Amino acid sequence: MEQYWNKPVETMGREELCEIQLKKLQTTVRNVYENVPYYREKMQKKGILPGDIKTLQNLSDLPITTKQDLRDTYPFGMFAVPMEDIVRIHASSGTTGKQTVVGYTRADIDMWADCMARCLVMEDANKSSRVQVAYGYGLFTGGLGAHYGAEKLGAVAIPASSGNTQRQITMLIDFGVTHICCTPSYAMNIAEVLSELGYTKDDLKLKSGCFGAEPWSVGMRSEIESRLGIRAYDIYGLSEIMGPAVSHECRHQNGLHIWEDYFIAEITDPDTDLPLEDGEPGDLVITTVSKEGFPLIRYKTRDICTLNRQPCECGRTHARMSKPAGRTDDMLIIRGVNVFPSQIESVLLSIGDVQPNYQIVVDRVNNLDTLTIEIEIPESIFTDNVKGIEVFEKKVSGQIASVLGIGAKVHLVEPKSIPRSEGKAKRVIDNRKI
Ligand code: DLL
Repeated sequence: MEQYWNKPVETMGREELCEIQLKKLQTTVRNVYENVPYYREKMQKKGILPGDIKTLQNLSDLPITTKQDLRDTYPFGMFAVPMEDIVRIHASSGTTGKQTVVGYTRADIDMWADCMARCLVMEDANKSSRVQVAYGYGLFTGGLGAHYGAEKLGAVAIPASSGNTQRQITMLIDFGVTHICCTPSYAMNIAEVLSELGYTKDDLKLKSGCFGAEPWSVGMRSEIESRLGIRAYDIYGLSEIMGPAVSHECRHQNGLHIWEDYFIAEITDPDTDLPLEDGEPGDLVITTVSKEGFPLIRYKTRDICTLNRQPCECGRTHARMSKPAGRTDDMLIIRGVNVFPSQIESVLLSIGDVQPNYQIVVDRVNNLDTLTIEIEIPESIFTDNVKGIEVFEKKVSGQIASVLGIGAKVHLVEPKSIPRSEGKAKRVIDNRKI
């Protein structure tokens, strides 16, 4: 039977959901207008007042918020409450510029834990579950975000943090862990070390895991599921909005349910910011309607996906987003062709024998972009079998060309030569930017 953390909310009819959203949106807009000078100015420039938000359609009249806005107000300029009311700060990694800082009130932390508890229940966790949190703890939101959700659920939270893989495995086995939370690339790393240590999935009591913080393909899901003997669920989130648990898959694994009583999701054209219809791929734009410390209006996530508001077989009514392909910032443009690293992963893993350890190297030679995909030699090919290696490399590059329409050089490298991830995997080395 389907389990819910908060059935009335998770299965509420769309009409009621929209009523709640509108009410909360009006409160949020008034709040930012009164308490965040940056928003007041932006709204004044657009000639819009809080009282103008009369229907949910008015959402698109509000200004878009971008990462640059957060940088311009660094560190605390977007906080909507006095510092006395903030109880926690997290920050984004700042890999693409200055880090952005997010503040949470006690109620925000509670709401976040509520979102995470809903997610864990979607993968059948309950009070008797033991949840190993192998996302990093610290300014990164993964560790503490998952942790508070597990505690709220009443499960045992095991704050393993990331890294020290052998110790992770000892804990998984000795503590009879039933659920693990980490990045998908780290889950693969754990699966690999598990077998190197001579264990099999039968030594584990694991039932499922929630994997996110980076794009991962359906092929990667199958690998993780078969190697660890679990169901692998996708969980999405971002520090600017909250952290993990903005959305998560139910057991039908056909899109990630966004908690719409807390977040209003839109899809917009990445270039014009104009709203798109459900089903059309575009930029995911999120408005937080329950957050106190750091409310965001129409935040442009730069994650490309589609939205589906059709009811789901699980009974939940909250909209589903498709598995995000990646951020527009991470999209590679190779000789004019747009490609996400996760699309390359999908092709690689659709070819039998390819291990999910790969690296994408982009370069520019004589003003021409080059794409090289390094993958570790599959066990079925002997290292000294030059012919076999060539045939395999050609097969993979042929597949990339036919599915993605780009020419790529494929280079088989020694087993274990591609660095293993403990957090977000670094799949792309783009020498053009250096
Ligand atoms: O990665 C929060 C998180 C932690 C999510 C743990 C899920 C699990 P940031 O470091 O701010 O926050 O990075 C957010 O990571 O905009 C996406 O581009 C990407 N991302 C997050 N989850 C997924 C996912 C956390 N499930 C950025 N699939 C987001 C694809 C994801 N990309």
